[in-house]
Amino acid sequence: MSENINSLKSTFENELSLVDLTNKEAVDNLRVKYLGKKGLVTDLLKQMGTLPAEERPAYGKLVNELKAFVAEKIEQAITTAQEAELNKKLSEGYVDVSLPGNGIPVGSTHPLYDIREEIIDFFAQMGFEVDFGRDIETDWYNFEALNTPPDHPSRDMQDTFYMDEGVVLRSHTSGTQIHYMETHKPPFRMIAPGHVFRVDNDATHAPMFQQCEGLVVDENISFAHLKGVLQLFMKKLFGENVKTRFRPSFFPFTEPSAEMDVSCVFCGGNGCRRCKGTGWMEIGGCGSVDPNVFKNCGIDSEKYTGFAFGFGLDRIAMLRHSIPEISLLTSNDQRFLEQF
Ligand code: FA5
Repeated sequence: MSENINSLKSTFENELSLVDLTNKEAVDNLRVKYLGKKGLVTDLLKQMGTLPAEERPAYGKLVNELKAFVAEKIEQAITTAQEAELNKKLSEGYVDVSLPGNGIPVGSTHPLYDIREEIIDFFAQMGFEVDFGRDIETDWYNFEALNTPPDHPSRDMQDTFYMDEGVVLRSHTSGTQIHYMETHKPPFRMIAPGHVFRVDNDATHAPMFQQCEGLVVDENISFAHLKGVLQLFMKKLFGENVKTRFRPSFFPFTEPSAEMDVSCVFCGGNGCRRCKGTGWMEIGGCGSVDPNVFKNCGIDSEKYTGFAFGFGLDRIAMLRHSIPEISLLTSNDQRFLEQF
């Protein structure tokens, strides 16, 4: 009987040496042939019942040793076959993991939104309240209360969209000052960011743009306070090296009035094409609140003084990002917006 076992072992070793070890199926067939339910080793075990009882232990031991031997060799062969199969797949389906992925497009905040948030942050830290105001104003808030009666020539300074008799799309954010002063008692400080509308359209003027108004009212407020706050603000927007200058100007609601310029952010003040060789760029208007405006809002101009300013956010965005056309900011052109 032991000869049968030895001979089967040799046959197995022989067959195993001939099997293609890169072929998992061939190795599995060999396993079934020897160890399956009707396999050759299983057959040997079944034959044990035909033996006399005293021979069975020795026989069983030998067959079990053969079974363990075959099982171990088959397992090794299966591992070899699996590795070969994996290597084959890897070499066929080569993946360059260093290639960039397809990427998921991610949106970004609009430059005007970023600037508005920056402005709100800056002034909120200095104790200013924010009042967004309203886009539609009556003539009183947009003009009259701001010391601009109907026949006043300065009404022509801003070409206004009239909606109805005495109702306008606000042409500046200054009207929010009036609403605020009507409902608050000094001392106070506030800003009013928002959209404004004018019959205006060229490379640096849009029919709809954003302004931010500012108003501070208290006892002993002077033009020096105005300069201090705005100079600090310009440094925050354009960096420590930016210079500011105040040119005498006229607004009906401030006296004295000034136009504020910053040193050209492109040439550092040396003069270039963008600043038309002057070295300066206009940012907004400002001044000390005219006593007539206080009177219209029921504030005692003998006791209180104040300053106000209003600048254009679109202009700031244009300076910041070297944007040549103001209309690009509202064009919704994805190629433009993707740059921010
Ligand atoms: C005013 O609108 C005043 N209300 C500002 C003010 C407030 C003065 C408080 C004094 C006290 P002005 O018309 O200059 O001023 O406009 C202010 C700024 O808005 C300009 O400097 C410019 O930056 C911007 N701006 C004006 N018109 C346009 C336009 N059509 N498109 C884009 N920005 C504009």
